[in-house]
Amino acid sequence: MLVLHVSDTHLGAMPYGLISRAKDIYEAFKETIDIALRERVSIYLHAGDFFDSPNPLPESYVIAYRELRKLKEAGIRVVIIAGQHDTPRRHSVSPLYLLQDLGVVDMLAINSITSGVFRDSSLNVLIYAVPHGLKSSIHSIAVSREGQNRSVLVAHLLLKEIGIPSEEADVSLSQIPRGFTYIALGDYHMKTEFRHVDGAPAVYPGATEIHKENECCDKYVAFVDLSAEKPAVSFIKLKSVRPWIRIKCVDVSTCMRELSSIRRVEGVKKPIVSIDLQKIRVETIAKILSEMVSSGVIEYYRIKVAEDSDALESSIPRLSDAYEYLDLGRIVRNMVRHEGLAQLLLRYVKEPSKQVAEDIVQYLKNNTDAVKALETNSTHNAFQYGDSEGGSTNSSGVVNRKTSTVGRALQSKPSGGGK
Ligand SMILES: [Mn+2]
Repeated sequence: MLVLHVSDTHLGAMPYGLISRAKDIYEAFKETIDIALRERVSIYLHAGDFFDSPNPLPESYVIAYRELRKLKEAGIRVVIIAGQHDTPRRHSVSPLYLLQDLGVVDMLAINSITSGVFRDSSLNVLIYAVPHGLKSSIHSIAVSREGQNRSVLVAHLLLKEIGIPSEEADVSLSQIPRGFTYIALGDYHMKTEFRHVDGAPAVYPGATEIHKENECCDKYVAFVDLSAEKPAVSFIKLKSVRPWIRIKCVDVSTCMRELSSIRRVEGVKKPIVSIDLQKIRVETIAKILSEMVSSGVIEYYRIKVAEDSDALESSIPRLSDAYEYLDLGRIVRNMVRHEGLAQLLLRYVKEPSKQVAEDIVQYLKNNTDAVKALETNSTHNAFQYGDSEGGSTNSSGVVNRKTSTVGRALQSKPSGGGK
């Protein structure tokens, strides 16, 4: 029996606020479906964070349904567990239920540890599914091998063994019971393989696209053959993932040379360029990079400036004068529809500084209602659906091409490619 193990597709995510990146996320998901069909797997096993949000955008539902229906029509069974992203915070239900009600998901685990038997001509496979919310009960599973040929565990959790300092990484491999043939994990966005003490591979295929720079660069799904007593695991690299080019700039001429060597490759998506800038003025490099965006060589760029960011602060234009004739207050309030946050954002526009950016982050942490309001406000209407498959998507409405200082300051510290 063949299984395609996929995780962290995050449908609806829009890294850096770019429509093109939202489209990348959908395309990576579609590629996993194409692989499942091409490889004629029996089970499409999704280890959580299927959607990016418990309130998915309409296009996320449409794409999810259209793609999963292809699996249904091919007789491929679909198992999905909820990650923290597709579990609602309170008083609501997971969007995954709709997919089950529409008949394109065969087994779902959201609020409980669920198990089910999947048969093909040669094997009985028992799948135990542990959603994110139940991860601390994982030790209590009693693995039954009675009448079953293979047992598979699917769970959404960060293993301690990954080694990233996180309160979330609170389950260790030794807490997972013995007796599984294969352990399919999700949550960690980087391809990683562990081995359980009884020999079972414990695998994170990783996210299907890159959400943060530290999740760069190759992305995979795991292809698992359960025919033999010991499963054969291989990784299939996703081809649709947008390339990233990372350049460390220590002097202007080397930096220029490296940038000018970037070429548009036919049939490959335009890359994202990430610059680590040391002692070079931001403006010098930003000008070249934005020309590369305009001329269609690269999709997007980000500039990281060395920690002592005096140079960065001084490069921020003071907007208060230039925008005096605009009713900024009204614009910002209409955008965020939350008074406290609007005031902070206005302060930032008038006096951009790291301190105000940090205040904004702190404010968001303390005000879940503001976050909720922002989530439900986030609309991007550039998606268009035709009646045919793969309706055209307009990517011209790119928001915020350049890494703004707010974006940079709001970006959290690298955590080694977490969830
Ligand atoms: Mn995730």
